[in-house]
Amino acid sequence: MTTTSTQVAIIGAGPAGLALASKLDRLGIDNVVIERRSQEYVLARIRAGILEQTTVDFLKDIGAAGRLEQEGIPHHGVRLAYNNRIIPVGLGANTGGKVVTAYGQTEVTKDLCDLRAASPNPTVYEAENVSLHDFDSARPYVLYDEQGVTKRLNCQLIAGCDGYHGVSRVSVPESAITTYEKVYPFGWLGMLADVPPVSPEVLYANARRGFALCSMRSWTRSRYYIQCDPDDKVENWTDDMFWDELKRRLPDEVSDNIQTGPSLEKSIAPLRSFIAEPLRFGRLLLAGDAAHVVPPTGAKGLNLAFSDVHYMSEAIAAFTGDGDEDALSRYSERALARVWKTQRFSWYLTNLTHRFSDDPFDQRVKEAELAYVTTSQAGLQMIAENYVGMPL
Ligand code: FAS
Ligand code: PHB
Repeated sequence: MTTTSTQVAIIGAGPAGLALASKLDRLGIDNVVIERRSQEYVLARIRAGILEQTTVDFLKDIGAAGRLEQEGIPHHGVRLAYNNRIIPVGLGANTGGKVVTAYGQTEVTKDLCDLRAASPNPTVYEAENVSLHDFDSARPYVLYDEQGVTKRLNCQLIAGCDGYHGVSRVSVPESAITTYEKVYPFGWLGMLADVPPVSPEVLYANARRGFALCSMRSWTRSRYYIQCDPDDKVENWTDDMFWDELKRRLPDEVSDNIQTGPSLEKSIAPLRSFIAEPLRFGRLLLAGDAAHVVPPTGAKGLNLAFSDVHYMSEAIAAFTGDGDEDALSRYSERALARVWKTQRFSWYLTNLTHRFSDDPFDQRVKEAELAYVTTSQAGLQMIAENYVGMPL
């Protein structure tokens, strides 16, 4: 076994892990990223597509926003559709000018990988058998196998950025952690295609046949989703079946203008709300999907990962710089306050736009809620200020 040491061991090279690594690089705090998969595998993931301004600002701050500033597409509003009607919700108009930016998570991860490549700190890909040890002491360490050789990484802190299925959260004794979970009775079937987007802004449709979403990655690449059974299989859906069902869930003025084409990617994602509390266990801190999962309806999962990293990097700087151990607990309190507000909005918008049951009363109440929030200044402001992201 070979032993090395660093200040912060970061588990996971997704958006949270790479964003934290680059932020610590800029703060002069040594760190090592340990990732289970290959870099190619991580970069092939198709996930989120909408960035809050706080996420854009974070990427600018660490020097990873060059392409984003060239290729990102600002959205000044979102659209809600039901009963063959489209209701625009102004974002800037209701938040004093704030917008969101369409720019795929895949591109964000590529930009973070490119930035990390210039770092003197290592990123270990294809690490196997990663395990966390003694994080309830002042001398935590991580074990992992790299090309068949077992390595020990001594550190001051471990940042668990390894997603919902990672090893970090499950390394915490059950008695020390509380989890909250809601599993929704449906999934999202998503499609990526090189066709011009039908809507210049994200459009959420609550149709009697089920939810549909129209988004984009650029002016020539579109991202669409339809609500499906949670145990549906992507093999059950040909491209033509997807396009036909999508059109049937959209208002006529949209479905009449959709350009269809062959899928580049099709996948089904389950929907759940999940939060673990607290986010600090001695010298282990959790961030991103390792700590919480939101239904993608509010376009928040990726943005919450950056929100956690913003707070975590401040706590790590206070701990490593001034020995401020309380900063680690303050991280958990500050991050969770924003996580719960975001979880609430994602749950609210999921309930508002999806068909949960065949009960006609439920559908009519949702339509009444849609009619209310989209004709009330207070309702429009509530949706807009949550969609652009709560202040950090
Ligand atoms: P990630 O899961 O992205 O990254 C965790 C990393 O840790 C991965 O690279 C993984 O390989 C690695 N890892 C796991 N176990 C490990 C171990 N034992 N050792 C070392 N490394 C390990 N959010 C939105 O806002 N909008 C969307 O439309 C949207 N769609 C999604 C679709 C899918 C199918 C999924 C799964 C998520 C989606 N999300 C969406 C949420 C998603 O974007 C996450 O919020 C975001 O990836 C969170 O980033 P991380 O916390 O870095 O976790
Ligand atoms: C996306 O572009 O993938 C997207 C947009 C908005 C959402 C979820 C996903 O709420």
